[in-house]
Amino acid sequence: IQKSRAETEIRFPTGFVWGAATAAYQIEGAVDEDGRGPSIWDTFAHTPGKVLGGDTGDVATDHYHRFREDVALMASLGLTAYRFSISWSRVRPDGTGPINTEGLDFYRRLVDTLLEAGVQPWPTLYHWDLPQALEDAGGWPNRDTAYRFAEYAQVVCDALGDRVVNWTTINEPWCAAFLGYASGDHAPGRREPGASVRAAHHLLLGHGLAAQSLRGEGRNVGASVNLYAVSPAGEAAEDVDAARRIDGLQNRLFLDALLRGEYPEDVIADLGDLAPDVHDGDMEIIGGSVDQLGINYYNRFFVTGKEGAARAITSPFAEASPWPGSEHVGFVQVGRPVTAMGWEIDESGLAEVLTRVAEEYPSVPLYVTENGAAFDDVVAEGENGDGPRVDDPDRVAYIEAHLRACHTAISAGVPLRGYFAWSLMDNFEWGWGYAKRFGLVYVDFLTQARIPKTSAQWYSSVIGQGGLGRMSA
Ligand code: PNW
Repeated sequence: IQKSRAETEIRFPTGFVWGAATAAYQIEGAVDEDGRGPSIWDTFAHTPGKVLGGDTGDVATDHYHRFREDVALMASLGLTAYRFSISWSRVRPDGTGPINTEGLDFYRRLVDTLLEAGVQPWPTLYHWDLPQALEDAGGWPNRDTAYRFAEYAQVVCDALGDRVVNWTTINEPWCAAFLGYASGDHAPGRREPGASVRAAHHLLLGHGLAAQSLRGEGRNVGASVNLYAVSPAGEAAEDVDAARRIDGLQNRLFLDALLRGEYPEDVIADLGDLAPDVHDGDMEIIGGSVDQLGINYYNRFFVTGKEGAARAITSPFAEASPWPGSEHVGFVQVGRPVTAMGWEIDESGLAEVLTRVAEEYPSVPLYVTENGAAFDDVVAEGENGDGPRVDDPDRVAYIEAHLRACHTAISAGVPLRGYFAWSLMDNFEWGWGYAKRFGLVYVDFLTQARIPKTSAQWYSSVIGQGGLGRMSA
Protein backbone atom coordinates (compact mmCIF):
# COMPACT_ATOMS: atom_id res chain seq x y z
CA ILE A 1 0.00 0.00 0.00
CA GLN A 2 1.35 3.39 -1.00
CA LYS A 3 1.58 5.69 1.98
CA SER A 4 0.27 9.19 1.55
CA ARG A 5 2.75 12.02 1.40
CA ALA A 6 1.67 13.32 4.82
CA GLU A 7 2.44 9.96 6.39
CA THR A 8 5.88 9.59 4.87
CA GLU A 9 6.91 13.12 5.74
CA ILE A 10 9.19 13.28 8.74
CA ARG A 11 9.22 16.44 10.84
CA PHE A 12 11.63 17.22 13.62
CA PRO A 13 10.58 19.14 16.73
CA THR A 14 10.57 22.93 16.62
CA GLY A 15 13.89 24.22 17.92
CA PHE A 16 15.75 21.10 16.82
CA VAL A 17 19.41 22.11 16.34
CA TRP A 18 20.68 21.57 12.79
CA GLY A 19 24.44 21.77 12.64
CA ALA A 20 27.67 20.65 11.10
CA ALA A 21 30.98 19.95 12.82
CA THR A 22 34.72 20.33 12.35
CA ALA A 23 37.84 20.23 14.55
CA ALA A 24 40.74 22.66 14.87
CA TYR A 25 43.66 20.55 13.65
CA GLN A 26 41.59 19.17 10.79
CA ILE A 27 40.76 22.57 9.26
CA GLU A 28 42.68 25.54 10.66
CA GLY A 29 46.20 25.31 9.28
CA ALA A 30 48.26 28.38 10.33
CA VAL A 31 50.18 26.19 12.74
CA ASP A 32 52.97 28.72 13.30
CA GLU A 33 50.90 31.87 13.40
CA ASP A 34 50.05 34.36 16.12
CA GLY A 35 51.91 32.53 18.84
CA ARG A 36 50.40 29.05 18.48
CA GLY A 37 52.52 26.35 20.12
CA PRO A 38 53.01 22.81 18.78
CA SER A 39 50.52 20.08 19.65
CA ILE A 40 50.94 16.32 19.62
CA TRP A 41 49.28 16.23 16.19
CA ASP A 42 51.93 18.52 14.70
CA THR A 43 54.61 16.19 16.03
CA PHE A 44 52.79 13.01 14.99
CA ALA A 45 51.91 14.18 11.48
CA HIS A 46 55.50 15.28 10.92
CA THR A 47 56.80 11.86 11.96
CA PRO A 48 57.36 9.78 8.80
CA GLY A 49 55.06 6.78 8.47
CA LYS A 50 52.31 7.98 10.79
CA VAL A 51 49.95 9.67 8.30
CA LEU A 52 49.15 8.41 4.82
CA GLY A 53 51.07 10.28 2.13
CA GLY A 54 53.01 12.26 4.73
CA ASP A 55 50.07 14.68 4.96
CA THR A 56 50.01 17.21 7.80
CA GLY A 57 47.62 19.85 9.13
CA ASP A 58 50.09 22.65 8.37
CA VAL A 59 47.69 24.25 5.90
CA ALA A 60 44.62 21.99 6.09
CA THR A 61 41.64 23.97 4.73
CA ASP A 62 43.25 27.27 5.73
CA HIS A 63 40.17 28.00 7.82
CA TYR A 64 42.24 30.24 10.14
CA HIS A 65 42.38 32.75 7.28
CA ARG A 66 39.12 31.87 5.57
CA PHE A 67 36.75 31.61 8.51
CA ARG A 68 34.63 34.56 7.36
CA GLU A 69 33.98 32.89 4.00
CA ASP A 70 33.27 29.61 5.80
CA VAL A 71 30.79 31.22 8.22
CA ALA A 72 29.04 32.88 5.28
CA LEU A 73 28.74 29.45 3.68
CA MET A 74 27.24 28.00 6.88
CA ALA A 75 24.70 30.81 7.00
CA SER A 76 23.80 30.30 3.35
CA LEU A 77 23.11 26.64 4.06
CA GLY A 78 20.84 27.63 6.94
CA LEU A 79 22.80 25.86 9.67
CA THR A 80 21.49 26.89 13.07
CA ALA A 81 24.66 25.74 14.86
CA TYR A 82 28.32 25.10 14.14
CA ARG A 83 30.41 22.73 16.23
CA PHE A 84 34.14 23.51 16.07
CA SER A 85 37.05 22.92 18.38
CA ILE A 86 39.47 25.27 20.07
CA SER A 87 43.18 24.61 19.79
CA TRP A 88 44.59 24.43 23.33
CA SER A 89 48.09 25.27 22.05
CA ARG A 90 46.83 28.47 20.41
CA VAL A 91 45.40 29.59 23.73
CA ARG A 92 48.20 28.41 26.01
CA PRO A 93 51.11 27.41 23.77
CA ASP A 94 53.04 25.32 26.27
CA GLY A 95 50.12 24.16 28.39
CA THR A 96 51.38 25.68 31.65
CA GLY A 97 52.80 29.12 30.93
CA PRO A 98 51.38 32.42 29.70
CA ILE A 99 48.07 32.77 27.90
CA ASN A 100 48.36 33.76 24.24
CA THR A 101 45.82 36.54 23.74
CA GLU A 102 46.24 36.48 19.97
CA GLY A 103 45.17 32.85 19.92
CA LEU A 104 42.08 33.61 21.98
CA ASP A 105 41.34 36.53 19.68
CA PHE A 106 40.88 34.18 16.76
CA TYR A 107 38.09 32.38 18.59
CA ARG A 108 36.56 35.71 19.68
CA ARG A 109 36.42 36.75 16.03
CA LEU A 110 35.01 33.39 15.00
CA VAL A 111 32.31 33.40 17.68
CA ASP A 112 31.30 37.00 16.93
CA THR A 113 31.14 36.28 13.20
CA LEU A 114 28.96 33.22 13.84
CA LEU A 115 26.61 35.14 16.11
CA GLU A 116 26.28 37.96 13.58
CA ALA A 117 25.41 35.35 10.94
CA GLY A 118 22.78 33.77 13.19
CA VAL A 119 24.71 30.52 13.68
CA GLN A 120 25.05 29.30 17.27
CA PRO A 121 28.68 28.53 18.24
CA TRP A 122 29.21 25.09 19.84
CA PRO A 123 32.88 24.95 20.83
CA THR A 124 34.68 21.79 21.89
CA LEU A 125 37.69 22.38 24.13
CA TYR A 126 39.61 19.23 23.32
CA HIS A 127 39.55 17.51 19.96
CA TRP A 128 42.86 15.65 20.40
CA ASP A 129 45.46 18.39 20.02
CA LEU A 130 47.28 18.32 23.37
CA PRO A 131 50.08 20.92 23.69
CA GLN A 132 53.30 19.02 22.98
CA ALA A 133 54.88 20.36 26.18
CA LEU A 134 52.20 18.57 28.22
CA GLU A 135 52.88 15.33 26.35
CA ASP A 136 56.57 15.80 27.12
CA ALA A 137 55.54 15.96 30.79
CA GLY A 138 53.74 12.60 30.46
CA GLY A 139 50.59 13.45 28.51
CA TRP A 140 47.13 12.25 29.52
CA PRO A 141 48.50 9.27 31.49
CA ASN A 142 49.88 11.95 33.84
CA ARG A 143 47.13 13.07 36.24
CA ASP A 144 48.44 16.61 36.21
CA THR A 145 47.19 17.06 32.62
CA ALA A 146 43.57 16.96 33.88
CA TYR A 147 44.24 20.00 36.10
CA ARG A 148 45.97 21.87 33.27
CA PHE A 149 42.90 21.17 31.14
CA ALA A 150 40.60 22.71 33.74
CA GLU A 151 42.79 25.84 33.84
CA TYR A 152 42.57 26.14 30.08
CA ALA A 153 38.79 25.68 30.22
CA GLN A 154 38.58 28.55 32.69
CA VAL A 155 40.62 30.82 30.42
CA VAL A 156 38.39 30.09 27.43
CA CYS A 157 35.25 30.50 29.53
CA ASP A 158 36.45 33.89 30.75
CA ALA A 159 36.93 34.97 27.12
CA LEU A 160 33.80 33.51 25.51
CA GLY A 161 31.47 32.54 28.35
CA ASP A 162 29.24 35.58 27.91
CA ARG A 163 28.46 34.61 24.30
CA VAL A 164 28.61 30.84 24.17
CA VAL A 165 25.82 28.76 25.70
CA ASN A 166 26.64 25.19 24.67
CA TRP A 167 30.06 23.81 25.53
CA THR A 168 31.68 20.46 24.88
CA THR A 169 34.70 19.62 27.00
CA ILE A 170 36.27 16.55 25.40
CA ASN A 171 35.65 14.87 22.06
CA GLU A 172 35.72 11.07 21.92
CA PRO A 173 37.84 10.22 24.95
CA TRP A 174 37.92 6.62 23.66
CA CYS A 175 39.92 7.76 20.61
CA ALA A 176 42.12 10.15 22.57
CA ALA A 177 43.01 7.48 25.11
CA PHE A 178 43.07 4.23 23.17
CA LEU A 179 44.03 5.26 19.64
CA GLY A 180 46.53 7.71 21.14
CA TYR A 181 48.11 5.58 23.85
CA ALA A 182 47.22 1.90 23.18
CA SER A 183 47.20 1.25 19.42
CA GLY A 184 49.24 4.33 18.56
CA ASP A 185 47.08 5.00 15.49
CA HIS A 186 46.67 8.59 16.64
CA ALA A 187 48.96 11.11 18.34
CA PRO A 188 51.02 10.77 20.42
CA GLY A 189 51.39 7.27 18.94
CA ARG A 190 52.27 5.44 22.14
CA ARG A 191 51.59 1.71 22.53
CA GLU A 192 51.20 1.34 26.27
CA PRO A 193 47.92 -0.33 27.31
CA GLY A 194 48.27 0.58 31.00
CA ALA A 195 49.03 4.23 30.20
CA SER A 196 46.04 4.33 27.84
CA VAL A 197 43.63 3.38 30.63
CA ARG A 198 45.13 6.04 32.89
CA ALA A 199 44.70 8.47 29.98
CA ALA A 200 41.01 7.57 29.74
CA HIS A 201 40.50 8.25 33.44
CA HIS A 202 42.36 11.56 33.30
CA LEU A 203 40.43 12.69 30.23
CA LEU A 204 37.21 12.06 32.17
CA LEU A 205 38.62 13.75 35.27
CA GLY A 206 39.73 16.71 33.16
CA HIS A 207 36.24 16.87 31.70
CA GLY A 208 34.70 16.90 35.20
CA LEU A 209 37.07 19.60 36.46
CA ALA A 210 36.51 21.67 33.31
CA ALA A 211 32.74 21.34 33.74
CA GLN A 212 33.14 22.97 37.16
CA SER A 213 34.93 25.89 35.46
CA LEU A 214 32.34 26.23 32.70
CA ARG A 215 29.09 25.83 34.59
CA GLY A 216 26.89 28.72 35.54
CA GLU A 217 25.12 31.69 34.00
CA GLY A 218 22.92 29.49 31.83
CA ARG A 219 25.75 27.64 30.16
CA ASN A 220 25.23 23.98 29.20
CA VAL A 221 28.17 21.61 29.47
CA GLY A 222 28.49 18.33 27.63
CA ALA A 223 31.05 15.80 26.46
CA SER A 224 30.99 13.97 23.13
CA VAL A 225 31.50 10.23 23.16
CA ASN A 226 31.79 7.96 20.14
CA LEU A 227 29.29 5.21 20.75
CA TYR A 228 28.78 2.11 18.67
CA ALA A 229 26.12 -0.52 18.41
CA VAL A 230 27.96 -3.73 19.28
CA SER A 231 26.73 -7.18 18.26
CA PRO A 232 28.28 -10.61 18.64
CA ALA A 233 29.21 -12.06 15.25
CA GLY A 234 27.68 -15.41 16.21
CA GLU A 235 25.99 -17.19 19.07
CA ALA A 236 29.13 -18.77 20.52
CA ALA A 237 29.93 -17.84 24.12
CA GLU A 238 33.25 -16.26 23.11
CA ASP A 239 31.47 -13.97 20.65
CA VAL A 240 28.96 -12.90 23.30
CA ASP A 241 31.85 -12.24 25.68
CA ALA A 242 33.67 -10.26 22.98
CA ALA A 243 30.58 -8.06 22.54
CA ARG A 244 30.35 -7.48 26.28
CA ARG A 245 34.02 -6.47 26.36
CA ILE A 246 33.89 -4.07 23.41
CA ASP A 247 30.60 -2.54 24.57
CA GLY A 248 32.27 -2.16 27.96
CA LEU A 249 35.44 -0.42 26.79
CA GLN A 250 33.80 1.59 24.03
CA ASN A 251 30.45 2.62 25.49
CA ARG A 252 29.84 1.75 29.14
CA LEU A 253 33.23 2.86 30.48
CA PHE A 254 32.40 6.43 29.44
CA LEU A 255 28.62 6.41 29.90
CA ASP A 256 28.74 4.89 33.39
CA ALA A 257 31.43 7.37 34.46
CA LEU A 258 29.74 10.46 33.06
CA LEU A 259 26.13 9.64 33.86
CA ARG A 260 26.40 7.41 36.96
CA GLY A 261 29.72 8.40 38.49
CA GLU A 262 31.11 4.86 38.44
CA TYR A 263 33.08 2.51 36.24
CA PRO A 264 31.43 -0.74 35.11
CA GLU A 265 32.60 -3.57 37.38
CA ASP A 266 33.06 -6.11 34.60
CA VAL A 267 35.28 -3.73 32.62
CA ILE A 268 37.44 -3.02 35.66
CA ALA A 269 37.65 -6.79 36.28
CA ASP A 270 38.67 -7.45 32.66
CA LEU A 271 41.36 -4.76 32.95
CA GLY A 272 42.87 -6.34 36.05
CA ASP A 273 46.32 -4.80 36.55
CA LEU A 274 45.56 -2.26 33.84
CA ALA A 275 42.69 -0.69 35.81
CA PRO A 276 43.05 3.06 36.45
CA ASP A 277 44.22 4.61 39.70
CA VAL A 278 41.02 6.35 40.86
CA HIS A 279 41.47 8.81 43.73
CA ASP A 280 38.84 9.51 46.35
CA GLY A 281 36.37 12.03 44.97
CA ASP A 282 37.24 11.51 41.29
CA MET A 283 34.04 9.72 40.42
CA GLU A 284 31.94 12.42 42.11
CA ILE A 285 33.70 15.02 39.95
CA ILE A 286 33.09 12.99 36.79
CA GLY A 287 29.56 11.79 37.54
CA GLY A 288 26.71 14.22 37.12
CA SER A 289 29.02 16.58 35.26
CA VAL A 290 27.03 16.77 32.02
CA ASP A 291 23.96 18.88 31.34
CA GLN A 292 23.70 17.21 27.95
CA LEU A 293 25.47 14.39 26.16
CA GLY A 294 26.99 14.48 22.70
CA ILE A 295 26.90 11.20 20.79
CA ASN A 296 29.08 10.60 17.74
CA TYR A 297 27.87 7.66 15.71
CA TYR A 298 29.39 6.07 12.61
CA ASN A 299 28.72 2.34 12.56
CA ARG A 300 27.97 -0.98 14.24
CA PHE A 301 30.64 -3.47 15.27
CA PHE A 302 30.20 -7.21 14.86
CA VAL A 303 32.76 -8.86 17.09
CA THR A 304 34.12 -12.32 17.72
CA GLY A 305 36.27 -13.98 20.36
CA LYS A 306 37.47 -16.56 17.85
CA GLU A 307 40.99 -16.23 16.58
CA GLY A 308 41.92 -15.04 13.14
CA ALA A 309 39.44 -12.20 12.61
CA ALA A 310 40.53 -8.73 11.50
CA ARG A 311 41.05 -5.68 13.67
CA ALA A 312 38.71 -2.68 13.57
CA ILE A 313 39.59 -0.20 10.84
CA THR A 314 41.22 2.57 12.87
CA SER A 315 44.10 3.69 10.64
CA PRO A 316 45.61 2.82 7.27
CA PHE A 317 48.42 1.05 9.15
CA ALA A 318 46.59 -0.52 12.14
CA GLU A 319 49.41 -2.42 13.77
CA ALA A 320 48.16 -2.80 17.34
CA SER A 321 44.86 -3.11 19.18
CA PRO A 322 43.09 -0.15 20.81
CA TRP A 323 41.30 -2.47 23.26
CA PRO A 324 43.45 -2.80 26.38
CA GLY A 325 43.00 -6.20 27.98
CA SER A 326 40.72 -7.36 25.13
CA GLU A 327 43.29 -7.41 22.33
CA HIS A 328 42.09 -10.83 21.18
CA VAL A 329 38.71 -9.55 20.00
CA GLY A 330 38.19 -9.63 16.23
CA PHE A 331 35.96 -7.47 14.04
CA VAL A 332 33.83 -9.09 11.37
CA GLN A 333 32.36 -7.52 8.25
CA VAL A 334 28.86 -8.84 7.56
CA GLY A 335 28.57 -7.72 3.95
CA ARG A 336 26.68 -4.48 4.32
CA PRO A 337 27.59 -1.57 2.02
CA VAL A 338 30.65 0.32 3.22
CA THR A 339 31.82 3.92 3.12
CA ALA A 340 35.25 4.91 1.79
CA MET A 341 36.59 4.22 5.30
CA GLY A 342 35.54 0.58 4.90
CA TRP A 343 33.05 1.11 7.73
CA GLU A 344 29.79 -0.81 7.18
CA ILE A 345 26.70 1.40 7.03
CA ASP A 346 24.07 0.52 9.62
CA GLU A 347 21.67 3.27 10.61
CA SER A 348 19.71 0.91 12.85
CA GLY A 349 22.66 1.13 15.22
CA LEU A 350 22.07 4.84 15.72
CA ALA A 351 18.46 4.37 16.86
CA GLU A 352 19.69 1.52 19.06
CA VAL A 353 22.41 3.63 20.68
CA LEU A 354 20.12 6.61 21.28
CA THR A 355 17.36 4.46 22.76
CA ARG A 356 19.82 2.57 24.91
CA VAL A 357 21.28 5.73 26.44
CA ALA A 358 17.80 7.15 27.07
CA GLU A 359 16.56 3.94 28.69
CA GLU A 360 19.56 2.84 30.73
CA TYR A 361 20.94 6.14 32.00
CA PRO A 362 19.64 9.16 33.92
CA SER A 363 17.88 11.43 31.47
CA VAL A 364 19.84 14.28 29.90
CA PRO A 365 19.21 16.01 26.58
CA LEU A 366 21.09 14.21 23.80
CA TYR A 367 22.70 15.61 20.68
CA VAL A 368 24.19 13.70 17.78
CA THR A 369 27.38 15.75 17.65
CA GLU A 370 28.86 13.80 14.72
CA ASN A 371 27.47 11.54 12.04
CA GLY A 372 28.52 11.27 8.44
CA ALA A 373 30.47 9.34 5.86
CA ALA A 374 33.48 9.47 3.59
CA PHE A 375 32.97 8.69 -0.07
CA ASP A 376 35.19 9.05 -3.12
CA ASP A 377 33.84 12.37 -4.33
CA VAL A 378 34.77 13.67 -7.76
CA VAL A 379 34.39 17.09 -9.27
CA ALA A 380 32.47 17.26 -12.53
CA GLU A 381 33.30 20.26 -14.66
CA GLY A 382 30.23 22.37 -15.20
CA GLU A 383 28.44 22.58 -18.54
CA ASN A 384 26.99 25.70 -20.16
CA GLY A 385 28.84 28.03 -17.84
CA ASP A 386 27.73 26.23 -14.66
CA GLY A 387 30.44 25.94 -12.08
CA PRO A 388 32.03 22.64 -11.05
CA ARG A 389 29.68 20.19 -9.32
CA VAL A 390 30.15 17.35 -6.84
CA ASP A 391 27.37 14.80 -6.85
CA ASP A 392 27.36 12.63 -3.73
CA PRO A 393 24.15 10.59 -3.66
CA ASP A 394 25.73 8.04 -1.30
CA ARG A 395 26.29 10.70 1.33
CA VAL A 396 22.73 12.01 0.93
CA ALA A 397 21.44 8.45 1.41
CA TYR A 398 23.68 7.92 4.45
CA ILE A 399 22.58 11.10 6.20
CA GLU A 400 18.94 10.65 5.26
CA ALA A 401 18.91 7.11 6.68
CA HIS A 402 20.55 8.28 9.89
CA LEU A 403 18.16 11.22 10.25
CA ARG A 404 15.30 8.76 9.91
CA ALA A 405 16.88 6.73 12.71
CA CYS A 406 17.05 9.91 14.83
CA HIS A 407 13.41 10.53 14.16
CA THR A 408 12.50 6.98 15.13
CA ALA A 409 14.30 7.52 18.43
CA ILE A 410 12.57 10.85 19.05
CA SER A 411 9.19 9.22 18.35
CA ALA A 412 10.05 6.58 20.96
CA GLY A 413 10.58 9.35 23.52
CA VAL A 414 14.35 9.83 23.31
CA PRO A 415 15.25 13.44 24.26
CA LEU A 416 17.31 14.05 21.13
CA ARG A 417 17.61 17.79 20.59
CA GLY A 418 19.91 18.21 17.61
CA TYR A 419 22.08 16.73 14.88
CA PHE A 420 25.51 17.80 13.61
CA ALA A 421 26.75 16.38 10.32
CA TRP A 422 30.41 15.38 10.20
CA SER A 423 31.76 17.31 8.53
CA LEU A 424 31.03 20.80 7.27
CA MET A 425 33.88 20.43 4.79
CA ASP A 426 36.52 17.99 3.60
CA ASN A 427 39.52 18.12 5.90
CA PHE A 428 42.55 16.39 7.39
CA GLU A 429 41.18 12.96 8.26
CA TRP A 430 43.82 12.05 10.88
CA GLY A 431 45.82 8.95 9.87
CA TRP A 432 44.35 9.11 6.36
CA GLY A 433 45.43 12.70 5.77
CA TYR A 434 43.52 14.26 2.88
CA ALA A 435 42.68 10.93 1.27
CA LYS A 436 39.22 10.65 2.86
CA ARG A 437 36.51 13.22 2.33
CA PHE A 438 33.70 13.58 4.89
CA GLY A 439 32.54 17.07 3.91
CA LEU A 440 29.17 18.40 2.87
CA VAL A 441 31.38 20.95 1.14
CA TYR A 442 34.14 19.81 -1.19
CA VAL A 443 37.54 21.42 -0.70
CA ASP A 444 40.07 21.60 -3.50
CA PHE A 445 43.23 21.38 -1.40
CA LEU A 446 45.36 23.03 -4.11
CA THR A 447 43.27 26.17 -4.52
CA GLN A 448 41.26 26.02 -1.26
CA ALA A 449 38.11 26.50 -3.35
CA ARG A 450 34.97 25.41 -1.52
CA ILE A 451 32.30 23.65 -3.60
CA PRO A 452 29.08 22.71 -1.78
CA LYS A 453 28.28 19.10 -2.72
CA THR A 454 24.78 17.92 -3.59
CA SER A 455 24.56 16.72 0.02
CA ALA A 456 25.06 20.30 1.27
CA GLN A 457 22.17 21.56 -0.89
CA TRP A 458 20.07 18.62 0.21
CA TYR A 459 20.87 19.14 3.92
CA SER A 460 20.06 22.82 3.51
CA SER A 461 16.60 21.94 2.20
CA VAL A 462 16.08 19.48 5.07
CA ILE A 463 16.85 22.29 7.49
CA GLY A 464 14.62 24.67 5.58
CA GLN A 465 11.60 22.41 5.89
CA GLY A 466 12.46 21.04 9.32
CA GLY A 467 12.55 17.45 8.20
CA LEU A 468 12.47 14.87 5.44
CA GLY A 469 9.90 13.71 3.00
CA ARG A 470 8.92 15.87 0.11
CA MET A 471 12.29 16.02 -1.60
CA SER A 472 13.58 12.60 -0.68
CA ALA A 473 13.17 9.59 -2.90
C1 PNW B 1 35.83 10.93 14.68
N1 PNW B 1 38.20 4.94 14.68
O1 PNW B 1 37.02 10.23 14.70
C2 PNW B 1 36.33 12.32 14.99
O2 PNW B 1 35.71 12.97 16.06
C3 PNW B 1 36.51 13.18 13.80
O3 PNW B 1 37.52 14.10 14.07
C4 PNW B 1 36.81 12.33 12.58
O4 PNW B 1 37.17 13.07 11.47
C5 PNW B 1 35.57 11.48 12.31
O5 PNW B 1 35.22 10.71 13.44
C6 PNW B 1 35.73 10.53 11.12
O6 PNW B 1 36.73 9.61 11.34
C7 PNW B 1 37.21 8.91 14.69
O7 PNW B 1 39.15 4.57 13.98
C8 PNW B 1 38.39 8.48 14.13
O8 PNW B 1 37.56 4.11 15.36
C9 PNW B 1 38.71 7.17 14.12
C10 PNW B 1 37.85 6.26 14.70
C11 PNW B 1 36.67 6.69 15.28
C12 PNW B 1 36.34 8.01 15.26
